[in-house]
This record gives sequence, structure tokens and C-alpha cells, in this order.
Amino acid sequence: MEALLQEDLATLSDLDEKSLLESLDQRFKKDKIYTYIGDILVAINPFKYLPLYEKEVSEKYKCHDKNSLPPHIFAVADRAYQSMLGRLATGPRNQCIVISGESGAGKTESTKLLLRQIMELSRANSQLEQQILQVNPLLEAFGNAQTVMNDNSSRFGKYIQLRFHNSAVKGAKINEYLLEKSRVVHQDEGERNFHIFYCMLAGISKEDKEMYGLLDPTLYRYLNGTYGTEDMVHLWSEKYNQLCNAMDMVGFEEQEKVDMMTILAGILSLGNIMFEPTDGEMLKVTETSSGWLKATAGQFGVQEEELLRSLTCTMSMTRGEAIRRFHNQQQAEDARDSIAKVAYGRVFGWIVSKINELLAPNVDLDVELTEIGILDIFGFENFAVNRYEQICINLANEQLQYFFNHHIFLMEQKEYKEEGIEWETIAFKDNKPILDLFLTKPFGIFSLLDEQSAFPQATDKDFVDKLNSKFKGNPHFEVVRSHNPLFTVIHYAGKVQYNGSGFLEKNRDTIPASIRGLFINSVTPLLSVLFAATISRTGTLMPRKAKLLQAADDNFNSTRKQSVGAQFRHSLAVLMEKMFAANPHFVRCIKPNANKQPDQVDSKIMMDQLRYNGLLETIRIRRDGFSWRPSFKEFAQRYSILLLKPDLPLNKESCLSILNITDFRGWKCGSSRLFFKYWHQEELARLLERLGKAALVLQKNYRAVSCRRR
Ligand code: AD9
Ligand code: MG
Repeated sequence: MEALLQEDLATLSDLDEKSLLESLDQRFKKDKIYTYIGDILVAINPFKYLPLYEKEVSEKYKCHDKNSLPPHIFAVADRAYQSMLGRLATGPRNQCIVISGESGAGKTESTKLLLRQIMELSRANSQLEQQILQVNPLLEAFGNAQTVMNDNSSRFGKYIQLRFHNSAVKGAKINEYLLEKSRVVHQDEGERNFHIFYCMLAGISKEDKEMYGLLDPTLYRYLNGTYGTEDMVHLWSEKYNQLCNAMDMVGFEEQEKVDMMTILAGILSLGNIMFEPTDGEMLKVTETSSGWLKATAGQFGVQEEELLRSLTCTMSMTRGEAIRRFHNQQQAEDARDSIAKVAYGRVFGWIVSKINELLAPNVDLDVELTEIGILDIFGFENFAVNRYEQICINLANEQLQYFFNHHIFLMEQKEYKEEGIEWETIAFKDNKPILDLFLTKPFGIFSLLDEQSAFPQATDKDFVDKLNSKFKGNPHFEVVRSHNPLFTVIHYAGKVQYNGSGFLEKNRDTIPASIRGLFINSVTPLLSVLFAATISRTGTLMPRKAKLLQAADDNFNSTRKQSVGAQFRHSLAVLMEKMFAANPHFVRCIKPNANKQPDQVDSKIMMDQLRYNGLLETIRIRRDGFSWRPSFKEFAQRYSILLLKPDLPLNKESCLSILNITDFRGWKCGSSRLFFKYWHQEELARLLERLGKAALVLQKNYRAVSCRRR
């Protein structure tokens, strides 16, 4: 039983899959949701309130000794913060905390707790701290939604970078990844649109409702004609108030908020516009939707006729001549939905840019800043129908798994070999072949998708046929025999069948010029700016527009011609590069059951996650391996002070004489570096601390003696 309640699984001498599961299960039953595997934190979602995050707890975990307190997410915050300050060990000062786990496993909650605790640690100035803490509720309102897997599912990925000068936070920057815009116009059964729509409708005052032209929520097609129970409406209304406060606190201006809400109202009205044929070539809107057309035009600040024109036909230039092509009903509906998606996506992108502008560190250029990044992306997803968004989300999760494997298994074991350390290789499930299946050029899934997207006549079926012929026989790909464009990928976390319908269109994501032109002329400044940001600007802008544009520019200009997939791959690559250059901390979130229920462990669901996360192998490598591997130079530089000889040569002999004064066991010496267990790092930090205290006492005594002498 003692062994089962072990706080650090890496200290157990013998562990198999069954006893690992049992161990976590026993702890979970006692509400011990956190467990260490060496320096990695495993967190099981309790799906209930636990008194784990109060002020006293937060205080206890500040600058604590890891082994003296139970495992906790606050301990990860502390470790990252102390490492950034160089108090724990040698290595890069920039830190990244990588939180992984499937949808609903608790990544976003962990992110919020980490952020809160890091703010506590850095004793930020209170206004900046409050601003940074308000970023999450703000982004969640616009970027999260209820799915079948999670009532508050992140429909975008984010990397929050906290920037410090010495120990004080100076600002923050957010990178966002791939908002699931299609949710604005369509939600599968049991799912909802983005939270903001419900919050806005529930929380807005009667007068504002009238001002924005909002009607009964059940009228809107984009909300599936449904709303919520009284309790939910109450909750949404509260959230709306919190959101408004958050926006004020972060620094959004009143007019910007009004513009934003007006655009959202416009999106809802737009969704209700339906079309029918006329005697001529051009479609008209149905009788019941003419009111919606008028409302949308008003909310978007554009001419009604122009809006109708951009929905029902496309203009193109051929040899200097403007040619008009009329849409059929399907094309008109697609144009309508694409306007909604692009408008929403741009509002979201603008919010992120604006936050970045408001929270940018206010320091001189030559001030060197260090960073703690927290990565919270959308978890691995496997729905009844998996679309373009899911393949991108799952690719991001493959990348993260690779990052974890690379750090924990590949890099470490490679070094043992190079440095001549005796070592029995631990096998792990390498997902590189799956990443290759996606990313190889010119024949990976995404390259083939880009190739097909470049042909205007190509269909989704052509794309899937291409995949089938290219990857037949690939161990991570399965051909599906069907009339529909289906294919299956065997991911590290399981088999997912994708439906290729809509892949080409979503990957191209082009906005017809007529729609762009329509919005540039909008009298709503925010809307005109969001669309002007993608084209070359001529003429002078009003000062407010110029300011809005600056924020919008960052987000759009650089990436405009690439496909969505290419942009996403590029931003993932940039992220990985950043993370590879930082000192990583890992939090592995686990979902105990699929029903979002407290106190319930579904062994199969847990076991699947333990397996695909490679937790058993991780325990082995943390138990037998050496996670801290400083070079002789790094080590001697930092710890020569323990011998009270600061000018010791930075070589192997010096390191050995330093280690001679400790009672450390289990470390090894390679040809150019030392190999330590993860706990040695903390023991050395403690030794340094003791030495520091002793020095202080000496200093005090010396002063006392010299005073007396005087
Ligand atoms: V997704 O990939 O964005 O769909 P996440 O982010 O992994 O997913 P999230 O953090 O949103 O999951 O957690 C899901 C729900 O579990 C939360 O809304 C909470 O109700 C619940 N949860 C998660 N962590 C905790 C916790 N430490 N304490 C209490 C929790 N409840
Ligand atoms: Mg989340």
C-alpha cells in the first residue's frame, strides 16, 4: 500500500502497467491528483472542486524544497521560475512548460493555475499582474466552446510567453494557433458555438440589445436555434460581466468593444440569410430573410445592395474587362458562411494582437528579458466525424509528443552513448514516422493537400485518391473503402478516421475580392481595418484607424498568400524551434473517464492514455537515467564556490573535487560532462543556500565584532 501511494513513481524499483494504473488510481481515490515521475508532473482531472489552490497552499509552494511537499502544479511553477533565475541549475534561462493530454484532460485549467502562481512568485506590479491574469478569461470567451469532449474546450492553441527582467514580470506575449473558425457557422450534435455569443446574448442590457439589433437567441441559425436553461443563462450573464471587466482591465477602449459586439451581432444576422432563385440569373433572398439582410448590412456598416451582390455573384477581371458570374444557391450560402468565418477569425486575431500591444514589456531595447512560456494547445481529438480542423489539431499533438520523446528519450540516450556511460537502451514508441507521413516534402499529407488546393478543379475526392495511392501500405495509414472521401491515420494516440470533405476549401481559405472590398468600405472602423490589413494601403487613414491597423497588421500581412496548412506548419515549426532552445518542464494531463464525472476511473480510458503517453517508459528512464547533464565547465563555474575557491580551473578534476565534499550517490562522469539524477540538482541548490546563509551569519558576526572594537 505504501508503494501504491508513492509520490514519485520514479523511485519505485519495480513497476508494470498494471501496478502503475493501480498506483495512480489509489492516489486519485484519496484526491491526490498529482504525482511525479521524477521532474515530470502527472495530473489527473478531478472534475470537481478540490481545496488545493488556496492562498496558504500557494505560499507554501513558493521557493520550497520539492521533496518536502506533495506533488503539485504550483511546484512546476516554482521550478520554472527558479530555473529562469538560475537558482536551480545551469542551462538555458528561458523556460517552457509543455502541457499535454487529450481534450478535457485539464490543460487549460493547469495553464491558469501556473500563470496565477508564477504571478504570485514574481510579485508583479499589481496592475500588470491583473492584466495578465485577465487574458485567459478574455481569450476563452472568444476561443472556447462546448464540445462533446469538454464543456470548455479550447478551439485554438496558445503559447503564452511571460517576459521577465531579473525576477519581475515586465509583460507578456501570446501566440495563437489555428482558431476553429468553422464552428461559427456549424456545430455538430451536442456542441455549441463559441461562448461569446451566448454570453453576449445573456448579459447585455436591454438598451444595448436594441442598439446592436440583437433578437431572441433561438431565432439564430448559427446557434442551431437553441439556447440554454435559466441556470445557464444566469452563468453566461455573469461571464459576460467578467468579460467586460477583463476587457477594461486589459485596456480595450469602449468604442472598440462596441465595434466588436456589433460585428458579432452582424455575424448572427448574416447566418439567417437564405436564398431562392428568380426568373433571371441572379438569386434573391427569401422573403423571410430580407429583414436579416437589412439588419446585417446595418450591423456591418455596409450598403445592403453591395452586401447582396457580394453574396450572390463574383466579379472577376479578364483582359481588363469586369466579368460577373452569378452564384447558385449553394455558392451563395458558402459565400455567406465564409464571410461569417472570416469576420469572426479576424476579430479573434485582432483581440490577440491588441492584447500583445497592450502587454508588451515597457523596457528599453537593450534590457535583456528572460521568458517562461506556457503551451496550452487543443488536445488530441477523435470525434464521430473528423474534419480538417481535427487533422491539424492532431498533427500539433504529434509534434508535442515528438518534442517530449526527443527530450526524454532520444537526446538523453544519445548522450549516454557519446559520453561512454554504461546504459541499457530503453525502447519507446517513436512517432517520427507519423510526423513524416504528415510533413515530408513533397509527398507528405500536407504537401499533397497544398498541391491539390492549387488546382481550382481538384476535388476532395481527388485529394483522398492521391493519399490512397501514395500511402497504401504505410503502417500509419489505412485506405477506407467508401463512396465518401474517407481515410484513416494511425496516430500515436490511436486510430482516427478523417472525412476529407471540405479539406481543399478550408486549406485554401480565400476571401473573394468583392467581400474584401465590401468590408474595407464599412463605416464600422474596426471592420474596415480588419480587412484593409491584407491589401496594400493607399490614401490616408483616420488616426483611430491607423492605430487599429497597427495591431491588425502583425497578424495578417506576413502570412497572407500561404495555405492554412502551410501557415500552421510554419507556426508550429517556429514554436518548436523556440521550445527546443528553452529548458522544458512537462505536465502530462490525464482524463479519468469520458463522462466528465468526479470520482470515477475508467481503467481502459486511463490505461490507453498511460500507454500512448509512454508513461511506463518515462518512469524507467527517470528511475535509471540522468536527467541533468551539465558540462564540466558549466558545473565547475557554478559550484566551485562550494570549495570557497572561485577561481578553480573549469575542468573535470575540479568537478570531482567539488563532488568529493558531497555525499552524493548514483551520479556518473562522462568524457565531457557529468550525469546526475534529477534530485541532485535540488540537493546542490540546498547546499548553495546553506553556504549563502553561513556567509550571512559570518558577515553579521564580523560586523558585530568590528562594532565592538570601535
Ligand atoms: V481541450 O483540449 O481545450 O478540449 P483541456 O484544456 O485539456 O481540454 P480543461 O482544462 O478545459 O481541459 O478541463 C476540462 C474541465 O475539467 C474544466 O472545465 C474543469 O471543469 C475540469 N478540471 C480540469 N482540471 C481541474 C482541476 N485541477 N480541478 C477541478 C478541473 N476541475
Ligand atoms: Mg483547453
